[in-house]
Amino acid sequence: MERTFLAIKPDGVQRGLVGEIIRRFETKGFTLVGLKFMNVSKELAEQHYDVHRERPFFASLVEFITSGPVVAMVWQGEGVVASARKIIGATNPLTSEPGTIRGDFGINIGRNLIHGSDAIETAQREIKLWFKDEELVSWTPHLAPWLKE
Ligand code: YYY
Ligand code: MG
Repeated sequence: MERTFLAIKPDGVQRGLVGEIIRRFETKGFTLVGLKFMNVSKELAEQHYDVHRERPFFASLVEFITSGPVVAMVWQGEGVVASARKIIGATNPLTSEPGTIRGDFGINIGRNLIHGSDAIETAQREIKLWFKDEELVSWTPHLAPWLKE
């Protein structure tokens, strides 16, 4: 079953949006399979954002993501990678659609509240980077027959 990696960034935590953000994936019908509240080391941040290493915003991005605790999560469900990206909204919150997390709560690209994997392969890499196998919980929600034919 398809899985994605999501992380509520330090601004989402500091602004008290953890419940609001988790609620959106939960009520959509996706299944939570991993969750931890943690500080992010510089090493983990740099590995996570490795593709952006040469970009001008890399240093400030790493500084921001390590500046306070984050909520790291793995969610599962049909089409969850692309769907979560839609729920999150465009990278720049000024242009994200209202109704998306970034569109509803953000203004600045450097404070855009949440990370979501951008493709299935990226999700697999990020899940492996952030979670040990034993930290992921496989379970069948009793809601399943009401969400899927
Ligand atoms: O996947 P997503 O988070 O939507 O955007 P990315 O293009 O992967 O960039 C990662 C992260 O970097 C973004 O969430 C904010 C930050 N960033 C930035 O501060 N300035 C930019 N011009 C582009 C991205
Ligand atoms: Mg990205």
